[in-house]
Formats: sequence, structure tokens, C-alpha cells
Amino acid sequence: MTPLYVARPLLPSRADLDILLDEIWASRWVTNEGPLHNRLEAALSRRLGVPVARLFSSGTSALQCAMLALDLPPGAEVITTPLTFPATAHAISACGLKPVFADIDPDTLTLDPRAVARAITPRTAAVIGVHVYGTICNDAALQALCSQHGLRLLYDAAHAFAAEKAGVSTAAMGDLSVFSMHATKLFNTIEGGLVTSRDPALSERLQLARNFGIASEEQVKSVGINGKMSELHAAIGLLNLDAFEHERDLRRDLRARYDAIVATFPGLIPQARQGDVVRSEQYYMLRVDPEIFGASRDDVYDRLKQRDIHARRYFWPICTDYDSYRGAPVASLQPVPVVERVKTTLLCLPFHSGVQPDHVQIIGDVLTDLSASRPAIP
Ligand code: T4K
Repeated sequence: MTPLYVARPLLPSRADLDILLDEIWASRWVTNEGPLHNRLEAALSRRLGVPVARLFSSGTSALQCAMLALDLPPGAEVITTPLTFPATAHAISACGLKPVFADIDPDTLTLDPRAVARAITPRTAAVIGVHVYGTICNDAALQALCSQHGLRLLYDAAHAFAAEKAGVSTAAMGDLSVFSMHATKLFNTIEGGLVTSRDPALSERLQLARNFGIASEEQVKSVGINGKMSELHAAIGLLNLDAFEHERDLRRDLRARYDAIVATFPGLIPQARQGDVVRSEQYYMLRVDPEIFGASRDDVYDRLKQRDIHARRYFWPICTDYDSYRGAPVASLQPVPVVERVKTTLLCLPFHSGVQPDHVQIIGDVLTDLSASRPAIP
């Protein structure tokens, strides 16, 4: 059996790609906001229902440019969750800002607005919520809190492309939403990022931030980086934009199959169900309670690996375990933050259209074997 990974890139056909490559070769315009890039921006703006959709070279450069576009004061504090990919916190640091961590909600595992309230100081300038694993943040409460304190609200929506909560697109939440279009994402441009907003005033600032702040040959207007997407990446995006919904449908079926298996094991806790959410279907995350299940998350991970099934323990270690942020406090309502209690229980199963019925069978068998070692309840 070939190895099965947590993610598998969705790729267009070589024939379709060749047609767009011929266009690029004919124009010799290969980067710096070329025609395919602009076509993809327009298509994303239409698809996600927002006036502002700006492309970037990665989700990380998109996060940095989102903060540059908001012109946050140097050294200001930005509150975020410790349960995320390193990019979220590192982008804050790279912008000369200070990441401050607040605890997560025990059910959704997204930023707990009550913990955020505790972390606010006079130096706080912004909050970044992360729709982790595609579970959508409590937008209403975070927005109310940010409005009350005059803070900017950003979302790291790397896991929530084309998702909706109560009919509202994730692209339209907060001041800005940031998406990753890395190869491992449902909608990918191989490497790429996107920032969306309802506020047309932010469009030019985002454009400047990704292009060194250059406004014209004679004017550099603001601080910026090279965060531009090439025409090759935009070509992949244009083709994948037509294909990702089919991939999402297949993942919905897979989620139902995994859910049915997980439900049969006490001690396996599925990802929060949000009745009013259209999921991105980016990750299938479950939690393993070793006391009840009879084996640990790492036991499941190791046993699957022996069968060449490579689940991932996203996002362990958490940000406050990294050398860069070790010892940073996590504002919490609990004596021991929720994030500390759950971080060793999280496991993401392979979740894409390459997962075959045989794989699902093996995963079920591994779980059955491990749970059989559970001591009988007296
Ligand atoms: N915010 C959040 C919440 C994020 O999750 C991320 C990225 C970002 C921000 C930053 O966005 P980017 O700047 O990356 O656009 C992977 C992805 O590289 C990363 O984009 C993603 N989140 C993260 C959750 O997953 P790793 O370190 O786990 O990647 P890696 O190389 O171990 O790949 C994961 C699996 O995917 C491999 O086991 C096999 C498979 N794979 C990977 C690649 C690169 C393939 O089958 N083909 C491939 O080409 O970070």
C-alpha cells in the first residue's frame, strides 16, 4: 500500500493547465499582478461574495500584509489562540507586534471571547481568531468585544475556505479574513494566500503591502513586502476553483463514514458540530480521551503510522510550547487553560478524496484493537 497522508493536493489536468501556460508564455507576463492573477482575484471576489479579494504568495505573507494594511501601532499587542499553526503567531511577531495568547472554548476549540476579554490591555490593538480545523469562531461575541474596545478583528481562515456560518461567508467576517491556498488546502494554488474584506478602503492598502508599498514609479507609499502571487500559481487557482466543490462533496461523504466509526467508541470525541455552518471540509479532527478510550492519541497515531497511514497531531506543540513563546501566559477562565488539557488529545485523520474504503477499514480496525485494551469499568 502506498503511504496515506493527512492531506493530498488537488491538481488540475495537465491538458487544462497547458492551455493557461500557453497564455502565460505568449504574454511573457509571469508575475506582478498579471492577467491570470487579476482574473483569479475577480473570480474569488464573486465566489466568496466580498468586494475585496487580494491574492498573496502564501497564507503567511497574507497574514503579514493584512496586519500591515491595518497599520497597527509598532509594538502593539495582538491577541490570538495558542492552538494554531506557527504562522499565525509568527506573522504577528514578524510585523513588530506582540502575540498575546488567550484560551480556547472547550467545545469548539476556537478562541474563547471571555478569555480574550481578560487578555485586553491598553496596548491591545487587534484580535486574530482562527477557525481551527474549519470550526467557525464565535464571530458575534468577538466582534462585539472588539467594537466595544476599539480593536481590529482579523480571522485566520486558513481552514475555512468557502465556509459559512448562519449564511455569512467566512470571507465577510471581521475587518479582514486571511486564507491559505497551500497545496494541502481544499482550494489550493500550490503556494498562495488570500485576504478578503467587506471594506473597499482596505483594498489599496493590501495591494501596497504585498508590493513593497510601491504606489507608482515615483512613489513608495507604505511599508510592504514581496507577497505577490505568480501567474503559474494563479493558473492552478483558476482551474482548481472549478474543481474544489467536487472534492468537498467527496470529503463530506468521508466525514460521514469517519463519524459513524468514531461514534462507536467511548472516549473518541468528534469535532464540534455547528448546525448553522457550511463546512469547508478542510480537516477531520477527533479527540482521544485516554482514560475512557483505553489508549492515547499518540498510541493511535503510532499504530496508524505502522500501517503507513500518516495522521497528524495538529496543532501540538501549541504556540506557548515553542522556543519563541515558551512561558508566555495564556489568559484563561480556568486554573489550567483548556488548551493545555486538550493539546495531547488532538488527531487529524487523512481527509481527502484519496482515502479509500480499505483505508477507512484499517483505521476502524486500529481503533478497535486499541480500545480492546481498555480496562473493564468496575
Ligand atoms: N494559519 C493556519 C491556521 C494554517 O494552518 C496555516 C498553514 C497558515 C496560517 C499558513 O499558511 P501558508 O503560509 O502555509 O499558506 C502544512 C502546510 O504546509 C501548511 O500550509 C498548513 N497550514 C499546515 C496545517 O499543514 P506541515 O508542516 O504539516 O506540512 P507537511 O509538509 O508536513 O505536509 C503535510 C502533509 O501533506 C504531508 O504529510 C504529505 C502531504 N503533502 C504535502 C505537500 C507539501 C503532499 O501530499 N504533497 C505536498 O506537496 O504544514
